[in-house]
Parts: sequence; structure tokens; C-alpha cells
Amino acid sequence: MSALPSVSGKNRAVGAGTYDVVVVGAGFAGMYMLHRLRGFGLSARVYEQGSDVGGTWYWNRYPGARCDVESMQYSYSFSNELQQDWEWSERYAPQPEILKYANHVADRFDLRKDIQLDTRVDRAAFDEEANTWSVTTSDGNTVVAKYVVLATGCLSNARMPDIKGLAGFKGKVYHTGHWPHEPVDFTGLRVGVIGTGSSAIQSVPVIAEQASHLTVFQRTANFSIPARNAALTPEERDSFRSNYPELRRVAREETKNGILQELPDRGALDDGDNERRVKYEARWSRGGLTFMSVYNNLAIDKAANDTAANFVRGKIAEIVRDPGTAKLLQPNNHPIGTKRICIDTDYFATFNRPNVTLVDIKSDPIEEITANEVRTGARDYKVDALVLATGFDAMTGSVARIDIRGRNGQTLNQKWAEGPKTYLGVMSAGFPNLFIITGPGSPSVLSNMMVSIEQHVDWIADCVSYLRDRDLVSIEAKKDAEEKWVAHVNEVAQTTLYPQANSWYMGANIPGKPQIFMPYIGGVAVYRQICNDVAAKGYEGFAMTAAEHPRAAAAS
Ligand code: NA7
Repeated sequence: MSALPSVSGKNRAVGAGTYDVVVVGAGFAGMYMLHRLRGFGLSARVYEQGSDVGGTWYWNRYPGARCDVESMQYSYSFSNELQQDWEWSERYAPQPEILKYANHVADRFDLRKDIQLDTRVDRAAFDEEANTWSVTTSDGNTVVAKYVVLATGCLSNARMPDIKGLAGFKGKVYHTGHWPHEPVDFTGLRVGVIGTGSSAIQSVPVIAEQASHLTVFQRTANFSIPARNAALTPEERDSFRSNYPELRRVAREETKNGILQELPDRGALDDGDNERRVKYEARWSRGGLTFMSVYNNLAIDKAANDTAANFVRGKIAEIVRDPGTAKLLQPNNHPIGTKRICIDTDYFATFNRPNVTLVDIKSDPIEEITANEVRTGARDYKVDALVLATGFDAMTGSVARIDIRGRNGQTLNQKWAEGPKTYLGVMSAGFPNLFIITGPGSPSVLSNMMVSIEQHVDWIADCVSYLRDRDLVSIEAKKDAEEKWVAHVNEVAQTTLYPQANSWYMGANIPGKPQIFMPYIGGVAVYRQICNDVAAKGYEGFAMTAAEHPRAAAAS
């Protein structure tokens, strides 16, 4: 990379450190971004607010936390040596093992020397004269960089519920997304879990084994499929390893969500009741996320979706002995799969334990938390500890916490006040040289994140290299390209059942957050092709500025 332009505008920090690229976040996205940038000989600084690498896997260490994508697929593919060497122990890796893997990657590729831990990025301001960003961190330093890459993650901003009296609770309060690093022991305690999303569904069976009594406060029942987790056999690992190049290619180029699965050629209503049941039973026995790909129309046809939803409701009724509890646990307000389907180990069976109670806070809402009780309208529940499994300000939350100022001092939060607007999920008009990894408008959370992360990082790395080779000093999404992309993302979502659920995909879990469908549902294969085509056409839809005309290409 050529030397940075001289520094002299209003947003400039004179005498600050200069880098080609500042990367925000040292999760899987930030670490791979750093690795790729180094490969081009670029200087990069990564800031990470946690005390170690790993991103969401550093924070989400609640009991039972594990990945819902199979380990052999939820791993980097960029280094064949790495994927051949690493020994995943189970079908679904537990959080400590994923964190160990993240640390192994940091050490193996010598990434740590460019990662500054315990440091938040508070502010980033674009200098329109110099085409650089001034980045201010929580330690009071400001550095200058030509590019900023937001690798801040989609599920990093844990959301505390706004419940009256919570601050006055005398016992320990834990959030699943911000779990302590020292061991937590619930032995002999009365524990309350608020929320029944994926984090609760994974942690409830484990907490129930320790707690003297566990009360689960459920507002919305969720669909969950058994994980059928098990130790990986050497044969299973070898079968992946010997076929990795082809398996990775298929995941990237031929699937919707970056997860290997059979591609069904039939819709659910093309089969009779018996045939359908046999297929659902087989997938239920196999376990995992591929339950939703038994048929090709479960995400788009309500009648087809109902057949899968009814099957799972039937399974819940078979597992849970008390009919009243079973009924409460049966989801009935959204089509199956339109909220991220959960993957569990013995979640529903846990409600057969004598020390576990389910409380329906939809019909009897929590009114207040006192020093040692959760009070609903109908009764008080004594608890010694509270677990808030209440989710995240997803997809935009961690970006929104940074004061990002683009052209004319406009903040990204102002621009996104009515919902995030991006071109390809990777850049937002008015914010030149600012890239987002797995941002809103890209497949991101609807996919195997590793597949999406690698695709975005590679695309951004190629883009930066393209700019360098042509002596271009800025790139920016054009407004018209962005508008068309946002419209396309919405249009594709509207062809599916997804918008029918009040999900965090829609921003519906955060009061006041604009409700638009944020991820791109067209699928990773289609999306990759679109991104590749854009690049092949000289970054169609982006404006670029040559070094001698630094102000020439403000987005049209
Ligand atoms: P989720 O899936 O957002 O689940 C949060 C849960 O907390 C959900 O059941 C919510 O009910 C409930 N919730 C949120 N706020 C409240 C309040 N104020 N009172 C009662 N209940 C509340 O987050 P997770 O951490 O479980 O999972 C996030 C993703 O991580 C998951 O999809 C996987 O991809 C991994 P609601 O549905 O809003 O009625």
C-alpha cells in the first residue's frame, strides 16, 4: 500500500498512528480480515473490546453453549493445513472448544501482535479531504486509517430487558450473552430463566441439573429440533478431511445457507401424510438444522410449513408428560423456521423434571422483580439467581454503539434511523472506505457464519487490493445502487414466510427499532455470484476516486 495521504482536515488527529486499515473486532471475521490484509503487506490494527479473541464465543459462555452448525462445517476453510490439523471432538462444538480454536488460529497465524484487546472503538470520523478515517478508542487514542472494517458481529450487543425492579434484585443476575468468566454454580439455588430463545433452550437443561428449582419464564414458545450431539468418530472426521475442497465448494456455491444438505426437489404437499411423516421422522432422528430442508417449500408456503410445524408440535406433546405444559411449549404464533430454529439437547424433556416449572408470561406478564422474587400478575416466584436469556440488539446493535460519521458529518445512526441501508450489506452510501463484514443486507445470520465471513473478507480484501493497484483512494456505494439493493432485499424477503414472525431478523425484539427484514434471504450461493459479478464489472454500483482527484466521486 502506498503511503497514506498527508493529514490536515477537521476530523484529523495530528500525530496519530497511521494504518492502512483499522479492523473493529477480533472474532472470526476480524481475525481472518487481519490475516488477509497482512498477506497483501498492508498495515492493520485490530481493536477488540473483550480481553481475548473469539468475539461472540468469548462472551457467550453460558452453560450448554454450543454451535448449532456442525463443527466440521463451522470452521475456517482458508487454510487446508488448519482444517486438516484441528480435531473437533463433537458433532456440535461446545463453546470452550470453539474459543480454543479461535485462540489457536490467533497463535498459529501470529495475529496477536496487531490486535489490541480491552479496547473499544468509540468513534470513527471520515475526513473528506484526505479520504481517511480518524478512529478514537476507549483508551483515549486516535489513529488514522485509510479503511475501516467493521467486524463487530451480528449477535454481540446483549440486550437487558426493561423490567421494573430488576436493579433491586438481591441475588446474582446473569445475561447469557455476557456470561462471567469464572465458573457459575447454581447448586442448591432457586433459579429463574427469563426468555426461551436458543440461549435458554441450550442452557435450561444444564441449569436444571444443578438448581434446586428452576422456573422458566416464557413469553413465546420456540420450535426446537434435537441436536443428536455425539462424539465425532475418526471416520467421520476423515471423511470430511479427505473431501474438504469439494465439500467447502458445495457449501459456498450450491447451498442457500452454507450448510451441506440434500437439495429437495419436492414440496411438502407433493407427498401423502404417511410419506411425509416418514421423512420428518427421519430428519428428527438425525437431528439438526437440516430439518427445514426436508422439502423445498417450507419457507415459502404456509400450508407446507404447517405440516412441519404440526409434526414438531406433535413431538412436543409426546415428550412432555403434563398436557398443560406441553401445550404451552408448542409454538403457535409463527411459522416454523421464521424465527431461527433452535437445536437442543433434552430441552422439552427437562420440563418433566420435578424441579422445573414453566410460567407463561404471555398470559400472565411479569409485573416486577423484587429483592428475591419475580412477580407476575397472578403470583410471586421466589428466586435466588436470575438468568436473562433475552437476546441481542441483533445485526445493527454493535455498529450503532460506535459514533460513525461519514460525509458532511452524518452519523450512521442518523442514516439508519428507519432501518439499515447498505449496498450488498458491505458498504453504506455516504460512508466511503468503511466496510461491514456480514452486515445487514447480506445473508449473514441466515447462513453458516463461517461461510459468509470468509466470503465477505475475501471480497473486501480483493477490493482493497484492486484500489491499491489502481492508485484509487476511495470507494463508496452509490445511492441508487444502494436503494435498488435495499428494495431487492425486501422484495425477496416478502416472497417468504419470514416477515410473518416477530423475530430479531426484523428488529422486532427491540422496542422502537424499525421493523424491516435485515438479512438477505436470496441464499449464499446467489449472493456470492452477485458480489463476484459486481467486482468483475469494476465494482459496479460503487464510486471510486483517483488519487489526483480526491473529491471527484462523491456518490451520485
Ligand atoms: P433470542 O432468540 O432473541 O431469544 C430471546 C428470548 O428472550 C425470547 O424468548 C424473547 O421472547 C425473550 N425476551 C426478550 N425480552 C424479554 C422480556 N423483556 N421479558 C420476557 N422475555 C423476553 O436470543 P438468544 O440469545 O436465545 O438467541 C440468539 C441467537 O443466538 C439465536 O438465534 C442463535 O442464532 C444464537 P420473545 O420471543 O421476544 O417473545
